[in-house]
Amino acid sequence: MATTLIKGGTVVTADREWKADVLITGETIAAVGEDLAAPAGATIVDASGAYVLPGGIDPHTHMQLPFMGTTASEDFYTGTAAAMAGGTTTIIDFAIPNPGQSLLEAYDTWRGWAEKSAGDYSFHVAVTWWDESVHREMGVLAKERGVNSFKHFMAYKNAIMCDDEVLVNSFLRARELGALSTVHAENGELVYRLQQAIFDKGIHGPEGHPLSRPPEVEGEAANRALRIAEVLGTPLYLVHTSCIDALEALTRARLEGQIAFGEVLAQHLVFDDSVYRNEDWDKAAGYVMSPPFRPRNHQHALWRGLQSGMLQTTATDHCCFCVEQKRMGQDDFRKIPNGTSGVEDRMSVLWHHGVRTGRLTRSQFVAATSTNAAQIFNMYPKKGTITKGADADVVVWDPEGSRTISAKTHHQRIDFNIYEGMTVTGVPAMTFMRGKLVWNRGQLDAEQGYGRYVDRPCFPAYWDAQLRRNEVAEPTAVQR
Ligand code: URQ
Ligand code: ZN
Ligand code: ZN
Repeated sequence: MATTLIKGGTVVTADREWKADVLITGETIAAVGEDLAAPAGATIVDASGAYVLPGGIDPHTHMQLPFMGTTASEDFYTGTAAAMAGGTTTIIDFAIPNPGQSLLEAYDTWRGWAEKSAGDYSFHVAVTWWDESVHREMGVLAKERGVNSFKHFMAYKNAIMCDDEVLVNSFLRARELGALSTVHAENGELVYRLQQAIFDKGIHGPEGHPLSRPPEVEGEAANRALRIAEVLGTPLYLVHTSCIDALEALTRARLEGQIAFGEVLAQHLVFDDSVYRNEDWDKAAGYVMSPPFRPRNHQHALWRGLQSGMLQTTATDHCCFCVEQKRMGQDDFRKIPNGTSGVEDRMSVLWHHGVRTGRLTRSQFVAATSTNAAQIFNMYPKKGTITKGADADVVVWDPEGSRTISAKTHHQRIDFNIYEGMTVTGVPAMTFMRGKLVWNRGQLDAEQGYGRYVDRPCFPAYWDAQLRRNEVAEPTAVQR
């Protein structure tokens, strides 16, 4: 059994940082402590001057997603390999049934696709329709397949959009099961109407995309989902919170004691809506994702959301469409496949723009890139921290190393990079995936099929609180 001793580094977890060595035996962290002795035959890694972090967890990816008439170009092997080159060792992807399709069937399909993963993975399952069979299959997924989170798209009318009836039925079922409901919060009906109106006005290019999905459209859906969850007494998680309107709804809910969580994408923290006004159609279309990039004042609010703890996790929504695929919307921005990349760049982008600017402490960085997602989705402490007994998903982080992000050098399977030309300081020198050295100073050794499915049981800690609140007469909301 391979043994590695990472010596001389500074371990950083969500709650502290300290000088400590990390001993890895096989796939597990065997010890964390000062001046650990090297067992015979151990490989010694000199981590002096470096930080030793828990492997990143990206709770929002879409590898090889069939969507908008095409399929995302990144698959589970190339995507998990690229993730580990960037310091992310676990992804949570999405099994998304078509309306009317069995959830279990979709889950099995995605599980098959993910067999080739090089890094660890888990699945949220989307509820895109409702009948008795969905109710039953959510139970099977929660009790027998390690699924503790169910996704609801409030956007994408005439495709996978949920109306309030589906939201209420599914949220109630998730509450019964102790599973977490998550939402893509945009009012799909408003998007549909605004897209039509903007197109009819003669705006057909990518600049029409953000106009059809203003912050109010996200704020309305975020608030509606939060209020429905509050009335039903069930926790809620907002994916890709992109604007002040949604952040305010989340802040109100949390300040009133609701169990509600928010995720922010690395790209929403650094890009604004000027990207859609690029003269080059391909460049502008490359940034078409939903929710869209917002005016700069929303970015400042999102950073404050992370700093204040109102937003808990960061993700990428890694959903790659190459230039040719984006051109499907050449004459109509509504047909540009929605999605951007970033699974390889998230950690460095957040270190550069977050830690180096003083916006985030190193521990807040670890919380936002790994620990919080592990805790919210009940993978902790197996994932998301550096402690004896945890999976040896460990990143030796070089805080002074830098790289210029480019499609010419990235490992993502997409022919452009939204961060093209951005020089970031703070890079993974080495990434260990359950003890296997997969990234070593520019050398990627990602093994197809080495990745494992991560079972996520229901009833994580915060559920006890929620269930007790539901029993207590006093309203959780402030008396009006
Ligand atoms: O909406 C999502 O999260 C998927 C379909 C990826 N695309 C996107 O634009 N965010
Ligand atoms: Zn989404
Ligand atoms: Zn997504």
